[in-house]
Amino acid sequence: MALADIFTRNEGSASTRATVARRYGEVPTIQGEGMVALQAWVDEIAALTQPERIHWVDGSRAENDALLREMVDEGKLIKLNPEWRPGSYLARSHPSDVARTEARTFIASEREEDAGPTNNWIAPDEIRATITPLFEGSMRGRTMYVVPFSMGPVGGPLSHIGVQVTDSAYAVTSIGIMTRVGTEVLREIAGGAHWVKTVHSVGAPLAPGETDVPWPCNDEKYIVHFPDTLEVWSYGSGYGGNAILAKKCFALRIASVIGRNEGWLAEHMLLIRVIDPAGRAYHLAAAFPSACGKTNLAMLRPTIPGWRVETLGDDIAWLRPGEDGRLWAINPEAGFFGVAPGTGASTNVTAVETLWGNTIFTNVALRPDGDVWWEGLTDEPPAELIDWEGKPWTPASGRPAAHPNSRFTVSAAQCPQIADDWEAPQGVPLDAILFGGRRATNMPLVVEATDWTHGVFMGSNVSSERTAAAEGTVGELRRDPFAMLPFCGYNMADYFGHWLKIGQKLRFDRAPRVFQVNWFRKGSDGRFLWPGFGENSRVIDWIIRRIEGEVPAIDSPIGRLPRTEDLDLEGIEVSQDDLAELFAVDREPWLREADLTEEFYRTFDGRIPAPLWAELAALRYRLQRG
Ligand code: GTP
Ligand code: SPV
Ligand code: MN
Repeated sequence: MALADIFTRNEGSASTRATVARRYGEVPTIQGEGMVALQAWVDEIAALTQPERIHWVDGSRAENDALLREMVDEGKLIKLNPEWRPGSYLARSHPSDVARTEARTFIASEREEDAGPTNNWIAPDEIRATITPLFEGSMRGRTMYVVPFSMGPVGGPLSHIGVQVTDSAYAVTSIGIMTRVGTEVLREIAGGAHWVKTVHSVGAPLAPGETDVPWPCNDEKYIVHFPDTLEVWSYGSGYGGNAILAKKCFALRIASVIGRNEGWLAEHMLLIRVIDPAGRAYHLAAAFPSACGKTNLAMLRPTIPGWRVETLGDDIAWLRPGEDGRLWAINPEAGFFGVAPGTGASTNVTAVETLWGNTIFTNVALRPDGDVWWEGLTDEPPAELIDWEGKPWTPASGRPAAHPNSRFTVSAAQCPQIADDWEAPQGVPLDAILFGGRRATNMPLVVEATDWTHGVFMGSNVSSERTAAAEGTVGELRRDPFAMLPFCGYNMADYFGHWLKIGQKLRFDRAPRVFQVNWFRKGSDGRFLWPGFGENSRVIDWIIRRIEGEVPAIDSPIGRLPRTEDLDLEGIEVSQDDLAELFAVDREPWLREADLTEEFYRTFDGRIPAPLWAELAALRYRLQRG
């Protein structure tokens, strides 16, 4: 449908709407009960934020091209050399706006105990009183975009709809890559589909005649979730999860609440199909904290002969028990917002190939020939670059050329190993769930849970060294249960309980098996003990042979470990000492881990489900028994 057919002046409707329509122009003609509520809400937000104009996003190619051109003209994007990187752009953020700001992220549930000790709780009335004045006139001089989006294929049985209003064209083009946007979503809304309200402003109104800066944002930031009314309000940041509200804010924090209410799970997980040499297909989901290897595993190229991996998703999975007693999963996203540094031909060649064009890069370095570069893309850095802040850079500069949290935004369809059926609305049935983190010590390369409850216990105890994906001290060890610490929209003790309940809905012989993996264990000399990346297929191979009951395992106090002879290590150099260290389970440090678990569980004031306390007691018993 052409733009002109969708949009028309709408002057004859109810009074506020007519005023808004006169002041701001086009509103869609799509008819239906649901449109009335949407238009009323858009009018309300416009009345508050006072944009110069409103643009209903239709998701067309022409619209996207026009937005990109406009941003180039305004100095907000640099068009890359089409010879190397067709249809691609570089954005440089403000140096103060480079990652998710967890300290400024709030869960505003009516009751504090519904947010729990791991979230920043704030009373809804209080935060509304704080942020409403900030949003007052916050879009002055700017365009307010109305972006209807679907998480999951439009109309799919596991899909959910949202609308983001935003004053950032960069956010609009990013949402266009990361989700399904446009008119067909509006039709769903018109037809009565439920949708989640998300409001985003960079908090940088323009005075008449004032020229814009390349990356407008505000020093004051608020990313606020209202789980009781299913709303998100984000103010002050233009970056990643702070601004693409469909992603972490909706598809994890709000969706986790919807999932709790409806009996499913919204998880920070990649999703893959693994095909073994016999042609048998298995589906795996894996939860690793931010910047701990999800995109890499999602695009795995197995180094062992005969194995293949197809990508289904790299960051978020929605899991739902099916009538067949299996756990079904979809990737609700449509693109990848991936970490650039460390992505190269030797680590993740699939990602490198995915990024051939039509990509928005943020905070990477610019080459003199108009292409991009980041640490790890090639072994040797180019002789000269413009760094992510726009300053000249040479290898002697002594600082990274790309920001450690620099990212690429690219459509999943461009991934050369994307599964043909990656958009199947019903998803895929899971055979295994992996938990992992970045652990220099203690955590073995792989360990299998004895059953679902033990798996939930493992998930609740994931800890990981901090990365640059969020503000904070990089390297510091922190607990990150289920890799969901920053993303669970409700009390995590209840969330653990919800995981246990989901297990009860699965047929015991069809529930996915649970494993914990750690690619990041280090030797006393500080070097990674395991080569990682494509070699992780060797661990997947063991996992699948366990699922098939083809190999026995060794019982240890923390779970089931591989016999080293069952690991396919042909063609790699891992010394016997390193192998022993990769699987060492030392009693003393593990007893200390158990103490930390107790300390953590106690912060929930008696809300931790009893089966998890029982798991902790059993772990201690096994450790002490030796
Ligand atoms: P988010 O998008 O923040 O959720 O991150 P992610 O979990 O998708 O992490 P990603 O795959 O982008 O990896 C982050 C960093 O970890 C990159 O620098 C990778 O090169 C590195 N990495 C990934 N897999 C491995 C591995 O097996 N071994 C080692 N040593 N590093 C890895
Ligand atoms: C993460 O931090 O886990 C990300 C990047 O995937 S962001 O979308 O900014 O949250
Ligand atoms: Mn992530």
